[in-house]
Amino acid sequence: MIIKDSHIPIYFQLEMEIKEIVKGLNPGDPISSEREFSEKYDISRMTVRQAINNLVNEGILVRKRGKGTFVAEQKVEQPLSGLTSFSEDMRSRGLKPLTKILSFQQISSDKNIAAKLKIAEGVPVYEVSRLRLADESPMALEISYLPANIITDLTEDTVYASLYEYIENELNLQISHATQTLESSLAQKSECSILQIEEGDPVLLIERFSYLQNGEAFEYVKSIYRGDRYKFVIDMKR
Ligand code: 16G
Repeated sequence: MIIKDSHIPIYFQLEMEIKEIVKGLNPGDPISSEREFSEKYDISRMTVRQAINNLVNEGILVRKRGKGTFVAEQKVEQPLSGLTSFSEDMRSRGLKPLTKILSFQQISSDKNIAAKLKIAEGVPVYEVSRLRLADESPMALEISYLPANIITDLTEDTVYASLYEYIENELNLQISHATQTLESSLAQKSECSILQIEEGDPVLLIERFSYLQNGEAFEYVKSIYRGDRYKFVIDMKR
């Protein structure tokens, strides 16, 4: 119910109203159009738009161009305290990790990759590009570079499953620590169809350098995470 002479702004009352409606719906379900809300509550479309914009910004609703407004998928909350793999992260949330291999090849490291992995230029590395999915929904695009003399005998089957499991259980190497950076960005055209998002949608660019117990870098990964599906959680102590 919307009370027009209340001191609570109408757009805010409508936000509360829509939040209640969303509770009874599932992710991906459509909600009424701006026109329908404006007629139902007898309020201006501008006010409806403001409420919907706020809920889109809060990650509760999602707009799909030319299709309407829908209930958003819940974001995956990822703690940044431990060094975990994608497969572990998804399983710990009750989601099924899936991988689509976009490319897999051994290349000679160029100047840039050699510098990142602190190896000599020309040293062979595996370049693996993978789409990572959770319960069949695209989450992230990862391009990994792994020195072939450390991560030996890598195959498509291995990276289709879990890379970290292969390193620890098959190669018996000890993964020790990683340095990671996160920055916000906008989706490029080339990534959109793979991640099933629109050009310009928010994404997170993540770079990870991972090391073995002996201090050797065993991977350099560039990832693009869907901004609407991820929320990173950092615990801080004072
Ligand atoms: C995560 C890591 C990635 C690692 C992968 C291994 C980030 C940003 N990236 O996706 O560096 O290669 O896990 O996952 O967290 P896997 O063992 O399931 O292949």
